[in-house]
Amino acid sequence: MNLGLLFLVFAAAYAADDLPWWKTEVFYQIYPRSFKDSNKDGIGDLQGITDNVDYLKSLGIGAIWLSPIYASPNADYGYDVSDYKNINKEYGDMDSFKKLMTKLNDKKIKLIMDFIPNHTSEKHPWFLQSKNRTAGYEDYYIWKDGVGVKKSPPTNWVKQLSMDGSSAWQWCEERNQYYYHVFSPSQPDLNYSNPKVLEEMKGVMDFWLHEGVSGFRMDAVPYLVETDFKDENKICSDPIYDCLNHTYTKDTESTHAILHEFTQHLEKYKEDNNLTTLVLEATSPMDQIVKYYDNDTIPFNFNLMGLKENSSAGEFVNQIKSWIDGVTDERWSNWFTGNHDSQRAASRFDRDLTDALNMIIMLLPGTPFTYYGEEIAMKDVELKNFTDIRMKSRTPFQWDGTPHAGELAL
Ligand SMILES: *[C@@H]1O[C@H](CO)[C@@H](O)[C@H](O)[C@H]1NC(C)=O
Ligand SMILES: *[C@@H]1O[C@H](CO)[C@@H](O)[C@H](O)[C@H]1NC(C)=O
Ligand SMILES: *[C@@H]1O[C@H](CO)[C@@H](O)[C@H](O)[C@H]1NC(C)=O
Ligand SMILES: *[C@@H]1O[C@H](CO)[C@@H](O)[C@H](O)[C@H]1NC(C)=O
Ligand SMILES: *[C@@H]1O[C@H](CO)[C@@H](O)[C@H](O)[C@H]1NC(C)=O
Ligand SMILES: *[C@@H]1O[C@H](CO)[C@@H](O)[C@H](O)[C@H]1NC(C)=O
Ligand SMILES: *[C@@H]1O[C@H](CO)[C@@H](O)[C@H](O)[C@H]1NC(C)=O
Ligand SMILES: CC(=O)N[C@H]1CO[C@H](CO)[C@@H](O)[C@@H]1O
Ligand SMILES: [Ca+2]
Ligand SMILES: [Ca+2]
Repeated sequence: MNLGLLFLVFAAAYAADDLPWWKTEVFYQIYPRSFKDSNKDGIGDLQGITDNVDYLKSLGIGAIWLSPIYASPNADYGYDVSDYKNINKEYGDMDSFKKLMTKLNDKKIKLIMDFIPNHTSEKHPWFLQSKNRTAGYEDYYIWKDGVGVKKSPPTNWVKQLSMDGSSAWQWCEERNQYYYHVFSPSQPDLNYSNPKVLEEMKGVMDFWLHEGVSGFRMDAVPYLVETDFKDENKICSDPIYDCLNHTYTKDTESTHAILHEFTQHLEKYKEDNNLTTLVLEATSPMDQIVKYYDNDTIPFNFNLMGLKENSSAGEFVNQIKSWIDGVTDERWSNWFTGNHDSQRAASRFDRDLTDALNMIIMLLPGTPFTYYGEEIAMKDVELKNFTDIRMKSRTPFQWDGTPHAGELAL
């Protein structure tokens, strides 16, 4: 089946007038640190976005996904939050956020916030208080005793992406216990078996929904809830993350239960006509991905991200078909070719293919997401001082041909 035919089939299946807004708009992902610097301190900021809402409107986009702008020590550039209800000072303050919302409302552009429910920064007051067992906060994180005289980690669980078997458990002298972190030790996992944690995070959503945001892109959801606290089975011999069968730490039933609680929480905003959506970052096999669909909730489709310059047309078709066949037709699709965690599309493919790639995501049935700079075929920039290779695709938007592309440094 060719792409044109696929489109016709899906257009027919979804020819309803009353689709929710998130099925009819193009989303534009902004990495705020690098979009536009308004005060020449070398760091992109909210005012820089506000100043360019007209530009965004001219592109025809209808919604923005804003990468994290919360207060953060920047151990993982905003994906380590130290205050969910405040703006990172480098980007502005609540006033600059309100100004941005006013401008976006004027232009009828919606905004969804990045939402990081799995973990906080180790500098978050909740963690500082959990560490010293402040009453009420003892169980906000996943604490366990060491095992035996050597106080070994409680289970064989390893960090995500670990290539050397690094434990996901970090010893904490102060509390004399281990805490669990699926990502870096500076990102301790929250304890969703504690109802207070869920209530806190629903409160975070309420806070931003009252500011007028229209939903959330939820980070790293497959890792949300751990169960059983037993060793995971080895499925190959290397000491790497992928050699454990993540029965207790990934895609668990408890994770789906918590996500459903979030989805239900958003339902009540419908009564107020504040229609919301959740877009989930779930990098899991297809049979697991489909389980993440819920009311106004869709999992991201990473299928186009694996394609490269030398991928044949047949491989494109296979990736597209495997998603469409996998989700089955009553579930809403979404398409993108780049984000803040991977090489830019114009670097992965020949730059001349950019227009074609942009067209593919716009024409396929479902919601397109585009990463800032894809509209001008921005490529990765080689950076000397960053060990995190993802930074190459997070460089300043190239507004013009002056030094630093009209910006200062990253
Ligand atoms: C525990 O840590 C919090 C946050 O750092 C601090 O405010 C509090 O005074 C500490 N309590 C004790 C008993 O040390
Ligand atoms: C998480 O919170 C629950 C409820 O407060 C508590 O029973 C449990 O011990 C905490 N820790 C872990 C690791 O589940
Ligand atoms: C709905 O959004 C408006 C702003 O657009 C806000 O004033 C109102 O509080 C929101 N409603 C709820 C229930 O949060
Ligand atoms: C992983 O464990 C689950 C049950 O927990 C099992 O169904 C599955 O077959 C296992 N996968 C592998 C590759 O062994
Ligand atoms: C899902 O959304 C529809 C349409 O808004 C609503 O009628 C229904 O009650 C929702 N389902 C659940 C389980 O909340
Ligand atoms: C495509 O190129 C990559 C290196 O960039 C190589 O690893 C892969 O084998 C190539 N695939 C095909 C089908 O030629
Ligand atoms: C990169 O790091 C080196 C060594 O730490 C330092 O001397 C140099 O000034 C840095 N360059 C930039 C552009 O920050
Ligand atoms: C693929 C993936 O899971 N990516 C994100 C996981 O969460 C960490 C920490 O929040 C992010 O840095 C990644 O972007
Ligand atoms: Ca700035
Ligand atoms: Ca978790």
